[in-house]
Amino acid sequence: MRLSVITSNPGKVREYERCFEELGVEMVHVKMPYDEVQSSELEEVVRKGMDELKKKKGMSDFIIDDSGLFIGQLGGFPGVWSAYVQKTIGNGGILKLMDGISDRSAVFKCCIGCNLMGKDIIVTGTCGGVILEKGRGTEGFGYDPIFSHDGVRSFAEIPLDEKNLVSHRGIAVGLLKEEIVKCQASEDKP
Ligand code: ITT
Repeated sequence: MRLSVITSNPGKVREYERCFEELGVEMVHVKMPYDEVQSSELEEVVRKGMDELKKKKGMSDFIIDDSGLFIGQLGGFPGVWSAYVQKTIGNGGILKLMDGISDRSAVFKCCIGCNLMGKDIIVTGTCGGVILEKGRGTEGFGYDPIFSHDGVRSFAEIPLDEKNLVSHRGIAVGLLKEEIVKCQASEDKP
């Protein structure tokens, strides 16, 4: 089985490749821009993105992923604006906004839209943690240096396999795999 991973972010592709290795699914990185509508819900962004890719671009058998970091004391910011915030003020800007704030809890969310064998599957995974006082580590991408799921090590300080076990994307992929297995089973029925 082959799935196109439609994203501009090679970090996501690395994570999907590792997650799907055991199912023998081949992941093909496709850089195809699509409209990410302004919405307060990751799921809505994904649903509309999938519609555009299927109807206007003729795509099938693909994955898209909309993720965000939601910081409690910042009213959920950067949330659905995470990509723009990462490109503009970056991790340093987030740390400045968090200066003097003691409750540093945050949630990473990942919504995956998968079109497979003519069916659409949408799943969401979350991972709670904290924003660290300083960025640490060199693994991963994006907000990984400033986010810690265990309050000790940042996502950029743990190996990819460990991140995939606990992360928002890893959890979402687990749910997706369950749906894919169901899909395969119904296709196999005589
Ligand atoms: P595509 O939309 O092209 O897939 P993107 O990087 O713009 O790529 P998102 O909008 O989903 O992806 O991501 C929002 C931001 O959150 C972006 O800056 C990502 O780098 C960051 N991000 C997403 N998942 C992350 C993760 O697992 N660890 C750290 N940062 C992450």
